Amino acid sequence: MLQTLTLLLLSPLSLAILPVQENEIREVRQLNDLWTFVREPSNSIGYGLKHEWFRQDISTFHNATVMPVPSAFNDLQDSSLRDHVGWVWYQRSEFIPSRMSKGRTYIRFDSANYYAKVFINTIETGANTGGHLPFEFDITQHIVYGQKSTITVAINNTLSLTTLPQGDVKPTGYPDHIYQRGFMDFFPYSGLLRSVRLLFLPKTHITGQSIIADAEGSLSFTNDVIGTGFSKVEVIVTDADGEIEYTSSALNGTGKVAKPELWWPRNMGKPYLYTITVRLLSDSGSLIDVIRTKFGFRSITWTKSEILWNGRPFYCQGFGMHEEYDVRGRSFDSVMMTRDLNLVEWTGANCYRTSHYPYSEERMEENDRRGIAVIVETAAVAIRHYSDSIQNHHMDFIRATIDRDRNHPSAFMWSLANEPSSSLHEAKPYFVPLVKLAKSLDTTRPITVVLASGPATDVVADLLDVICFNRYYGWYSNIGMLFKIEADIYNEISIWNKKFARPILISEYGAEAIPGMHRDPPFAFTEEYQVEVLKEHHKAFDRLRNEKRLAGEMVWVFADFMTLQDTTRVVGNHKGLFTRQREPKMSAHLIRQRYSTNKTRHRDEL
Ligand SMILES: *[C@@H]1O[C@H](CO)[C@@H](O)[C@H](O)[C@H]1NC(C)=O
Ligand SMILES: *[C@@H]1O[C@H](CO)[C@@H](O)[C@H](O)[C@H]1NC(C)=O
Ligand SMILES: *[C@@H]1O[C@H](CO)[C@@H](O)[C@H](O)[C@H]1NC(C)=O
Ligand SMILES: *[C@H]1O[C@H](CO)[C@@H](O)[C@H](O)[C@H]1NC(C)=O
Repeated sequence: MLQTLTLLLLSPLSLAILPVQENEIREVRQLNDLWTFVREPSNSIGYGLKHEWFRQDISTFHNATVMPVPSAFNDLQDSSLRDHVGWVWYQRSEFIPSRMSKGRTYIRFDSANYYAKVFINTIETGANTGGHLPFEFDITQHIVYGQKSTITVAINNTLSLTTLPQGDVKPTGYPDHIYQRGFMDFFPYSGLLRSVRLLFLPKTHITGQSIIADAEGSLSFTNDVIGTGFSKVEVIVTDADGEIEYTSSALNGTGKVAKPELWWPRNMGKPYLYTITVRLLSDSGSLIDVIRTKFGFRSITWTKSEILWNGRPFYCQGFGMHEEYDVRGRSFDSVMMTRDLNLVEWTGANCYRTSHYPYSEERMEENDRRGIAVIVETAAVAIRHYSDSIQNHHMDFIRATIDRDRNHPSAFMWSLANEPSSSLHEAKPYFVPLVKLAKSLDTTRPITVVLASGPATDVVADLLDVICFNRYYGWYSNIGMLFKIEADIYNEISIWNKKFARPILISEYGAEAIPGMHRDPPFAFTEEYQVEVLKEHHKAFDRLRNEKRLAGEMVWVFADFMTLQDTTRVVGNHKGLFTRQREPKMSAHLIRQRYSTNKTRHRDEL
């Protein structure tokens, strides 16, 4: 009983996590496949847990089916699955070879939305709250090597006032049917959304790593190790040609690389990557563990009006996005990721924000390789009920986000939240410790919160290094009045800049366009209207940029995406420059022309 209680109470986001790597020591087994899947009735208050489904072969249930992993479960069957709120069960079994018993075995989930309990052979090995971030459990004690083990995952996707995103559920008026209301404008896709893998690691191994490398060539690194059986450490930094630039025999060390090739975002230079290799060796010199991490030398600083990348003004031109698609929902898909990032390059953009949750680890690696700068955002979207419990969870989420993404040179700013109710006076005491925490975990990047309130009433802006705000002139305010947009946005940005004297980035602006809907003169919801709204904003942005009062512009949104059913949404949100299938609307061509032309200016500045 005591054991069960502890497990129920302790379900933090897992900390100190390394990217998955397979090498001469580390083995990985993909569990991406069809899993057995059973849905509980909506809001069944844990019926499966009470009846210990983790002790049963759930494929024998009359309603058992299969579910691909990774995928959201919502869009694959019927409306009761699409709108399901509560528990679902995933199960599969796997032979674990005897030879693996020499080391430790972990099960790693790249993301499970929103709450997951994991059982190995009927033993609960852990739980995770939050979604969008990886977690892993040491299952060495729970599997029988040389035999088949059963993996059962129970997932609950209920949003509440203490989850991120916040939300609540309400009865629909029909027996046993409830409706999920997330306080956000996107569909709460759920399930095992990213890869699930078994990691076979040596008994003594590296569990976490932090690398700081700046534009002067200074380097400092730490490595966390579990286990003791090693006596030597070998650290080597190599450049892209494999030339050794630095060596050390310390687990945690500092040093300097003379005249490093710097990591630049697209349009400013090359995104040059180095590799740090850390080896743990035994007395006799045999290799115990090894990891290799790509990183870049670069510095992010800021003035009263500009963000500087390696000391040069960095003007961010990009978008907010969603990592979601037809059918598969918010799940990782390498095809769609590649299409998205190729399109980002096609537009000439140099940055985006991981609105409104951390994106896949694969995408972060691609950002590093392609030179796409990113603002990494937590899943704290639209917080409107402040409490200690949501604050604690939010702090865990910040820790886990920074821990996962801190070594990526492309990640240049942490967004702690999107559109909180930041005119409420409770917002300030809520955010003070959050900003302090983020600053204590990472001194090398600016902190922001993406705001929706105005400069007169906002109580959070003053805590931030960079102010990002979302504004919809010509859409949510004064729809149809194109002639007012330029003056409205110009004036507002001027006020923010004057009042707070720090870089201002417009993180969302835009309008809906139903693909293929045209009208002249422009009319709300047509492609023409969307183009005109963007153009009017650009007139103001160009003036502000020349006056050094704007640090960047991000259109909302890269592509159309799914939302809950609502009177203001026509099968999802259509503010995309691209359709949900990633075909360009008129606005995509406009943005391409704008971002590609301004590319030249960045090069000239160098
Ligand atoms: C699926 O079957 C299980 C076992 O019979 C049952 O408890 C559960 O309620 C069923 N799910 C639904 C959605 O009816
Ligand atoms: C899981 O779902 C139930 C019912 O849908 C809800 O009442 C409960 O609070 C959730 N539990 C957790 C730990 O998320
Ligand atoms: C190295 O740094 C990590 C992380 O800060 C710390 O946990 C560990 O104790 C340090 N190890 C040594 C040998 O100093
Ligand atoms: C690019 O930026 C400059 C400087 O702000 C501006 O004057 C110019 O009009 C922009 N070009 C395009 C195509 O938007």
